[in-house]
Amino acid sequence: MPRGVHTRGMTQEVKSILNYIGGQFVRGKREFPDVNPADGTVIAQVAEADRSLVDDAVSAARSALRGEWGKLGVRERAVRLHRVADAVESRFDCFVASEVADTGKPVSLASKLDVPRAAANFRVFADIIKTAGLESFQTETPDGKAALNYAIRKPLGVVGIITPWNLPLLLLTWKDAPALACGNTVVVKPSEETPATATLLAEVMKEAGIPDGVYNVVHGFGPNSAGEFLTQHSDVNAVTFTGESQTGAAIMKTVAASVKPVSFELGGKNAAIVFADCDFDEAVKGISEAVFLNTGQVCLCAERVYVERTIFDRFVDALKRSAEKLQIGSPVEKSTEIGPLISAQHREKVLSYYRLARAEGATVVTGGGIPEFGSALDRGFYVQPTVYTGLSESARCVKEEIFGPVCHVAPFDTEEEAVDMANDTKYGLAASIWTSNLKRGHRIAQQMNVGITWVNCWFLRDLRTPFGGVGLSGIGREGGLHSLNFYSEPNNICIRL
Ligand code: NAD
Ligand code: 6OD
Repeated sequence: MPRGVHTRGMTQEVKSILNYIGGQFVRGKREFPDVNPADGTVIAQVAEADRSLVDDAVSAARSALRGEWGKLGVRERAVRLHRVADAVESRFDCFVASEVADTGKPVSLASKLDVPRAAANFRVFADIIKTAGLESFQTETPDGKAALNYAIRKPLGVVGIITPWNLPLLLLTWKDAPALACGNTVVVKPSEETPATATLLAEVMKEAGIPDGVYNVVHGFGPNSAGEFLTQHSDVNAVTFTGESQTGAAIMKTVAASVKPVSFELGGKNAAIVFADCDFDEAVKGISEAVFLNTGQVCLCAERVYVERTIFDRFVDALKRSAEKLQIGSPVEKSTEIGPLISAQHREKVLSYYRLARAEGATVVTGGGIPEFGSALDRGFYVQPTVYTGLSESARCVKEEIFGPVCHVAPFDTEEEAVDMANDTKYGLAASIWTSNLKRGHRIAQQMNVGITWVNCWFLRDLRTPFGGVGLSGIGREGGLHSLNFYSEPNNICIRL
């Protein structure tokens, strides 16, 4: 049987990455290159799905609903999803190597975050679906008798899943696992920048006994390519998307014609608020992680840091030292903490904000340029971890999502001022608050216009909790029962007794 991704261990000689349709690995009429961001080398050719391959994938997904998968009970679906998790874990090194080569993220991060979370996503939703109940009501009828109302969960049908490049496997499985747990079939369109792990997951699905057609992968781009063909498709019942807010808006227009339900996890311009009474060292460590993790390419990253004036200078100095200590280098080195950005194009975007910050009058506390290695890494898409101060709250660098290893730090004098500045954004994904006064932590958390607020921590996840944003940061919530509620239709049954 042809394998979808041809790899040779950790050295990553990936040759070709194929679509996966109806249980078959399929080439396309065209290919595009998959580039390693650490040195700019082409590591694979990716088979692009044209409209007819997307049609094939959707019809394979539709047929699979009528086959074995559609007849499986919840318990057996859960068993298979646990097998998928087992298979991800048994190919742990292969997933890590593929994710590292595609994204340039440090091997330490992929091993600690991305791949374990992929397995956890399958396990958590396999378990939740087994115990998730729905309402029932005993109803009094006008003639003094009774009726029983109860709701059951039905799959939506074929779900289109479109994902970005920053946490490719984590975010794909975050949607794929609950969609399958609810009994749907899926067609996944991973980012063109990071196609490998979606196809590797196809191999795992086969090994784990997920029937052909239940999980399909189409590779390609957005507009006028696989992404748009999938969202336009009249036989796709729902679209779940993670990516930029502007892309969400484009997808919303496309799906409007067929009134498909959507779940959108979009961009952010997240604030962190640091009070003078915080545990100083913990706050510096936490903010450093919130700004620089994954080279700042996490939608939850803090790009705006507000610090109480009495500790402002000391905090900025400590954050500068923390940024300068970060180990920038080859993603495959175990000690590396900062890898490259995803692409030359994205680096140009981040550097354009570095230039803009200066033009807008920022003080460069640290960074603001490109590191030099004197090796092949100079062909990679690296930028320096960067901290600015001195910008006005209306500066574009304070308002627009940059999605790189960069933050602006500003002082505040009162709680009200901090809350107002943090909330003064069109986005509303996440916030973090750093204080040892828990009453204040609660009080401020409740005033944040976001979907997720962390107090004295950041990106600490419990997969049962609601996840999503307000404003430009998204529509809907996923996580725990919220995911099940999106990926299934309740069907109410009323029985006259
Ligand atoms: P992107 O929007 O450019 O691309 C995401 C996906 O959408 C890709 O697969 C792309 O091919 C596809 N796409 C693009 N245009 C499309 C179209 N018209 N129709 C259908 N599909 C289309 O995002 P990105 O650059 O890959 O990711 C970075 C962005 O994602 C950042 O803004 C970040 O904040 C956001 N993000 C948000 C979350 C969250 O949970 N809120 C998580 C991760 C990333
Ligand atoms: O942890 C998650 O479930 C999640 N959706 C994280 C998103 C991170 C954004 O880059």
